[in-house]
Amino acid sequence: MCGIVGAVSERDVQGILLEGLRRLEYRGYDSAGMAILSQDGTVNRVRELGKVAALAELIESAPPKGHVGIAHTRWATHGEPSRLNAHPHMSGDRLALVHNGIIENYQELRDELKSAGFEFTSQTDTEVVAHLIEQLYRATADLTSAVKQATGRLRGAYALAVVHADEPDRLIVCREGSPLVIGVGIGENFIASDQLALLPVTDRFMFLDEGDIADIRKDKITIWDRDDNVVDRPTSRFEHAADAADKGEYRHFMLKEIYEQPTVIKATMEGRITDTRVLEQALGTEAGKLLENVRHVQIIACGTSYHAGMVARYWIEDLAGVPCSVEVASEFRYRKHVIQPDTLFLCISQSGETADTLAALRQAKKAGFRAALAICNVAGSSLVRESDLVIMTQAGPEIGVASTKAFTTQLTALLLFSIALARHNGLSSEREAELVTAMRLLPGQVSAALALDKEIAELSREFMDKHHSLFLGRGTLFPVALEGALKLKEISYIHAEAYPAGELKHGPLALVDSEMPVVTVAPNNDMLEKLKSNLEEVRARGGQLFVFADGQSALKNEEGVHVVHIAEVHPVTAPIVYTIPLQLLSYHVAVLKGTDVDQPRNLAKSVTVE
Ligand code: HGA
Repeated sequence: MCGIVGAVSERDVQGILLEGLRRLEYRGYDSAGMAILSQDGTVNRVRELGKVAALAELIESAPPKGHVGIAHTRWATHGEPSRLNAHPHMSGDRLALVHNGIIENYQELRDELKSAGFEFTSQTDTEVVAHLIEQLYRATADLTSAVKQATGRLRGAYALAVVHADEPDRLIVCREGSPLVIGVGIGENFIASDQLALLPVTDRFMFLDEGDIADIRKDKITIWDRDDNVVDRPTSRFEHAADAADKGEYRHFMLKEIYEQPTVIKATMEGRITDTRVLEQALGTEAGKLLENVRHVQIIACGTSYHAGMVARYWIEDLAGVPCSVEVASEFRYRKHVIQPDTLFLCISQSGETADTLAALRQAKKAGFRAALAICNVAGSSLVRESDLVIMTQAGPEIGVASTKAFTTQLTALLLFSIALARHNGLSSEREAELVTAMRLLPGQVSAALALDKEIAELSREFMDKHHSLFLGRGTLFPVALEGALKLKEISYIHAEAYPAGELKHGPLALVDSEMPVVTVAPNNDMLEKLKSNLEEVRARGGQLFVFADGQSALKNEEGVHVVHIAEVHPVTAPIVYTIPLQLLSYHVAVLKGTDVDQPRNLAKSVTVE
């Protein structure tokens, strides 16, 4: 959340910063701003409430000029979205900085700096950092050491980029708990919250470690670790195509990402399966040894990734017979745990920078879990670097705030993991071959589900003017129902709740009437007969049913029941295939309602703050 971009170059940087902000806008979009060191030795700061387009319009007539600059797109945590609270924040008229994260001890620092005579113009936690660095800069006359000393006083999470008019050739950055990458150019260098922001100017990146501080000049980068040693951080090339951050022919990123799923699911399996087996070495050289000794799995995640973890629990217990617990990271990190011996700690995060998940991982490492496995989509992210074993999903950059392809590739990776774990726990080679065959069919089955797009678009009209909805599923399809409800909430703002279908008569049935659409995912599995009774309970109360079911399920369209037939799939892969129609449903409802599909209100991607 919040996007930072910065550049030190021989050319004017305003265009680079603005394009960087556009590409980072998925991280926050309540206000935006930039500060550029002008040739006349002043700081030229421009800020605007609203999206990056509003900032672009503001500067169109008089674009700020200069070779060093920083910019920010905000997702407010402290202080309402407003021009005054927008970043960059300044101390006096010489120092400007941008921040991603939260300064927990800001109130104490604010009081102290106020007493020292600094004037505050915003309600943000960020502004204290600007004044603190300026105060230290006055004493040291050295921007790097002022930033180093300031970080020693900060508690919380931050990625910071600082410029000072008295030091016109450089940009100082640091990170602790929030992401920041350095883009390496030729005769120019850049920084950003993620690589996507900088793809138009470079494909070479350095990742800062926690606690690093860097001095970025156009022809030199110097990095210090938290113990003040000068360190080298390796440079790597960005591996995805440069157009990954473009919408192409699609109306929204979300739709593009929904349609990419056959390809990225295939890519996530590639090199990891043969015709009949999961290649566990492809999960990491140490995977075999590790899986042999796992007696319990603790899954930690947030949001959509948590739903993926809930599906995985069914797989792990069913296929491997290994006990598995799943918990949201923000709960796990704040309570005491009873740790079973030989527990594998499994974190799921698209960005690998989810603040709560990272905090839970760091705690788990101290608490004595056997090892940590990450399922993640961003190479070089904190989660990847801090885990013992990693299964990278191959979703490619996901820009739409509502996660789609990240979810189905997480499920694919989790199924590979579950099968590998099951092999160490008595899974027969025949059963493994059956499961792998089912996985190999997935790209085609997902494509077939995408072909239902028109039919689902038609159906979505029935939701347009509804205010509430209910999603039902059983077994692995219950978390899919949860995910379907989450998608609808996120982008169409229709209140949606999901229940395991068996819970219906324990409460939610009271809500059912003709104004409450009930969506059910009902593959033809061994729970179907029970689910059919639940559906009758809804029908008997005049509820409108929308059922996604397999042709073999003998469910038919009739009064009050709309059935969308999905091609028959193996029960183990059903949660992946049945996710697709629910994604399409939310998408079309949101488009009909005219909401901002890719950047829904109040949300941001990659939740790097608590
Ligand atoms: N706390 C700062 C930055 C917020 C942020 O990083 N959001 O993701 C603010 O509220 O401006």
